[in-house]
Amino acid sequence: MNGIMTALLTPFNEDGTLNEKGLREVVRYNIDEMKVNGLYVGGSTGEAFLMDESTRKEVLRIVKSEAGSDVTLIAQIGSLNIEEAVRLGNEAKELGFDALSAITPYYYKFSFEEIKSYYQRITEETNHPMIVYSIPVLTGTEITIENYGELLALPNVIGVKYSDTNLSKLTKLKELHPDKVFFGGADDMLLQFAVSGADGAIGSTYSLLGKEANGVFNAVQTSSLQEARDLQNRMNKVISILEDVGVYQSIKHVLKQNGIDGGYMKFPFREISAEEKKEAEKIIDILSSG
Ligand code: HMN
Repeated sequence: MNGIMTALLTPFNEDGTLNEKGLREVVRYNIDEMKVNGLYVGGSTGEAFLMDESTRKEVLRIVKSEAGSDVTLIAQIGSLNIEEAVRLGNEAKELGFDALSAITPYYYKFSFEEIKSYYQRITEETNHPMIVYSIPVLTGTEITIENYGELLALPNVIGVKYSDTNLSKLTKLKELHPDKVFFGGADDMLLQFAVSGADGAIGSTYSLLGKEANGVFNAVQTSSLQEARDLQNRMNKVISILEDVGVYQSIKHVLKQNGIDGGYMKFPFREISAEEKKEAEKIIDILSSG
């Protein structure tokens, strides 16, 4: 469950019905020519949210019958209608899809508890690996690092399709959840996703750029970027304390603890409190642990 996966297009006929021949050709082309590791079926690229349930199921059946076990298959089964999502999920599971994925429920401003209960219900009623599909630019739903932690702790949730552009958040998520899989989703940022710790990427353009995408991803994996990521993670722990307490004030304070006179702040900057100084001193432990 990693590497480059194509977010599969759905070919339609002029009258809006499914073009089975085209769909089979697109599947084969991605597997045989683009050499992608997997197919993500029924996502945004697949226009799934515009289709009725029976057509979505038909797409899943055709893709599975064409792809067989040649590549990893992920079915995006998310729907605003929970019963439909569960039915699609069970269909994909029975067909032999390797994993399910579900868009965060959209349109209404659902609370995180509501979003969590949506994943809880789908995973309980399908009992199959689940990849959370987060695409804030289209859904307007941002998930915090803490809330991702709660979703990733649900049974069967194995990872996130992270179609977000906040890469420092991705690096932190991967560090916190090394056993979970994270897929990038903005294809023009594949390099940055790979460097930031993504296990792979899912994108529409890999129907054309599969080979290049594999090249980018493999080049990053085989260099010593893991070490760079570990170091950046350590830096980011320090940076987040600095930003919480006050960047200049806390740097000065930590320097003072190291015997270097960082001096005071210039008015109207304020000095930090004793409590904030204690918080800033956590940086000393982080730096000495490295
Ligand atoms: C999907 O669900 O079909 C895709 O995985 C979504 C994917 O992240 C694509 N995003 C959108 O279509 C909004 C990207 O591959 C995108 O098409 C690409 O970065 C070019 O903009």
